[in-house]
Amino acid sequence: MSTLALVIGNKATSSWSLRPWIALVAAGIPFREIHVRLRRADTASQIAAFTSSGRIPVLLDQGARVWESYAILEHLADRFPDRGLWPADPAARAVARSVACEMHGGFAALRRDLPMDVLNRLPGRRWSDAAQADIDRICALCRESRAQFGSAGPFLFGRFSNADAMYAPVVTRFATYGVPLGAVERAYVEAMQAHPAMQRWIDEAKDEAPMGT
Ligand SMILES: N[C@@H](CCC(=O)N[C@@H](CS)C(=O)NCC(=O)O)C(=O)O
Repeated sequence: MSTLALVIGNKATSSWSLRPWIALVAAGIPFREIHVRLRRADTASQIAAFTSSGRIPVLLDQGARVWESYAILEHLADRFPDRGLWPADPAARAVARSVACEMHGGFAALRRDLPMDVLNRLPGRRWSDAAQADIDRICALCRESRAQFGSAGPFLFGRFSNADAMYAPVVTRFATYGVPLGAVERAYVEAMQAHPAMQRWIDEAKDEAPMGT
């Protein structure tokens, strides 16, 4: 029985929950899921049972409670050093951390204008110039990472890593809203969508009760 438990929200829409979840699943680390339904009268009190931050995801690891998605990814890389959660090469690892941190702290306009909604296809939505600037920056990061470090596989740093876990929600947004992409970014989105862990998340989102019920 695994000692790890991950507290997460609705799979259809909880972008922050997807990040540590996909890292755990892709790395083959066993864990238990604890579900909190978002946007309900008792959501805040349910989250408060696990963290005073008011937000999920939270990883429960024996005595430790880890919150903030990026901190959870770092904790997993510490705990499971043989799983390749960060690239092995120090130069690639440093850039992968920078790319992941940029996602953790940024891209507010993209989050606001193109919310994660993995079960829908919503072409024709318009977004702000600020959101387009976020999209352009993400595409540039994708091209740079793939060109410099991506030779060992189809992901940002070749093999699937924590950097891909951080970008997994944005990949679903690109698909949901039909965001126009160049060839490199399109191939990356396709590789991410074909990853068994991503497919499992989307399948499980389909099985959830609709929001608000
Ligand atoms: N910076 C946090 C953001 C976490 C976050 O905003 N989580 C949302 C769900 S995706 C949340 O818990 N919202 C509380 C609520 O909806 O009541 C992280 O990286 O984990």
